[in-house]
Amino acid sequence: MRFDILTLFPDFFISPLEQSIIGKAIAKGLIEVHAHNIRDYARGKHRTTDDYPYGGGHGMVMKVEPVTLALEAVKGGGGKVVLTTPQGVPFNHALAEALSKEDRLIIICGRYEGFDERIRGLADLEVSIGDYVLTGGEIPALVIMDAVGRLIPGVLGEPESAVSESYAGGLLEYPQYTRPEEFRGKKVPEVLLSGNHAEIEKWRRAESIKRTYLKRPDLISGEEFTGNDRKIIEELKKSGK
Ligand code: 6GU
Repeated sequence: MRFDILTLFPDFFISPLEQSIIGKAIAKGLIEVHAHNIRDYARGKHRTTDDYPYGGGHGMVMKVEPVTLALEAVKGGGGKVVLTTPQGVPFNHALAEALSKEDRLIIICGRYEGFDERIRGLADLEVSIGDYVLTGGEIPALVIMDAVGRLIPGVLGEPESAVSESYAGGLLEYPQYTRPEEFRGKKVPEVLLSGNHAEIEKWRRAESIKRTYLKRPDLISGEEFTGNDRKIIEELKKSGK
């Protein structure tokens, strides 16, 4: 999969994309990232990429022309155009999965002070990564690349990793432990040491359901569960939680 990033700060992407799993995926050629400087497409002696807002007001506004020229130069081979903005659709796992099916994503990094409204018309999709305001779309672009990139076949070591994790099944992940068995009086749950795989699976499923119900009730209604899963929810409700 190929990502093209249109940004005023291409250096922003150097270190994060060299690290860890995404860094390895790029080294292996599973993911390709090209960061393009919008300023390279700005005209005039000063190559300005922003200007004063028509109608007055605070701050500067990103100009439509440099972004349009940058996109035209980059888009030759097609690809879905994503604009990062707090006004976009909320980014979530389902959207990451949908985007991971694309061959190529072009991400335009918006800037916080604002951009010419005509820039919106260049995008197929506007995406926000949450209800807070960031100084620019560079961190959202990294978030999108990370969440999408890890879903590309071969990027994660084991294919099951991507499916069994939080959100993929609509539930939060169960608690994990590694050695030592006891640390400062805090013990690993007995069942995990039992070697009884059926019991371990049952415990993990129950913990996932409990955690989701308690921490992120917005993700589940409880109604969708049957059998033992349903019992777990009913017990939580009875206990007044
Ligand atoms: Cl995509 N951009 C900016 N500037 N702020 C945000 C955002 C995007 N998503 C959440 N906050």
